[in-house]
Amino acid sequence: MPGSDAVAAAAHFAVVDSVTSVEAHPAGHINDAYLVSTDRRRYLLQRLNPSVFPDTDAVMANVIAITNHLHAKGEPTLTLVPTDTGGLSWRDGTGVAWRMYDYIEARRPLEVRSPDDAAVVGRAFGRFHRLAADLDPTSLKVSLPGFHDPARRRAQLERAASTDAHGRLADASELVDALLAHSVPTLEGLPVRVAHNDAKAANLLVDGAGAGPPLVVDLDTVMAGSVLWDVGDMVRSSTGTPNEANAAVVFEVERYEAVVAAWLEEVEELLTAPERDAAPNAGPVVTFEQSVRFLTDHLLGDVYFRVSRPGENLDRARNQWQLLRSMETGIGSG
Ligand code: GN1
Ligand code: MG
Repeated sequence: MPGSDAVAAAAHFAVVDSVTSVEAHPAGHINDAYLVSTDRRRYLLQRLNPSVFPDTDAVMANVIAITNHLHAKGEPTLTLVPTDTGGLSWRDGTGVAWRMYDYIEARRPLEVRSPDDAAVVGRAFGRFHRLAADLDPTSLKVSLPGFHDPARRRAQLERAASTDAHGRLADASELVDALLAHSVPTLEGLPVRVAHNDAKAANLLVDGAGAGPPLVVDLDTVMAGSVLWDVGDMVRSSTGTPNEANAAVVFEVERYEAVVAAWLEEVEELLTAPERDAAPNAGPVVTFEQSVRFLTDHLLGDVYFRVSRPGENLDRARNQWQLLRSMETGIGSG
């Protein structure tokens, strides 16, 4: 049973009919989500995580820009529900922002288990990049400064390890040392475009039969940047285990080839040679960055990525590290 804060927040949005229920809805690692029902339609209410998104106005401005852009092209995307005063988000008494979308019925997050599934990921985000290519990236806000920046993430890990505020370093030190000693290529200096910045498979909603085209969701990180970060997240999330905390993971090279080929097919007209050449680097860079981020959050006491049990972020960091090691030998040898 969700807190009364979600029920109170729901009452501020212009839904079609009286609300009959508000239920917690499982979602990603960051925001809290609630399924709001009326007799006629359902909605997804979200509480934007204030420690992850300090500038929710910038986040909302980017969400509005990308959804308007895609709607204008007739492309299915998320639809924001206005508040009762005509805004698109509502702030509660503590200053936290809430927003509501039409609920996407009969869809589930994609879990990649085959090369065909991986191709779905490449096509969907490639299509997103292609359709967003005529939205001026400089019109978007920098809602999360330095979001994709492995060197900055590495420095944060180093600080968290040297402080060890929660006494968690002993169990994690082997992985901390390995990550701090590891070097990955750079994705700097590439063209700036509209990027999703969280292009993982689970941010695609597919229907049960896999028949309809997937819907690209979780638009909170849409910002200007290189689309190669998205390629990295596509590879990271399509070539390992759908559950990022799985104990064992091996890089699946056929899925890798399928995801990259499908993406290239969608965007080939758009790309420059340096972007095409950087594609094999993207998976390792982003998988490294993600392992560093999970491990840092474990050491900081799980303040960023939601956990369902103690140690989950450490397991996620280990999964991503194993995937990275296996990816580094697998790419190019397939
Ligand atoms: C978070 O919200 P969600 O679960 O889609 C995170 C991403 C990570 C991802 C790892 C704003 O995404 O950057 O890659 O977890 N989002 C933010 O699963 O930090
Ligand atoms: Mg998500």
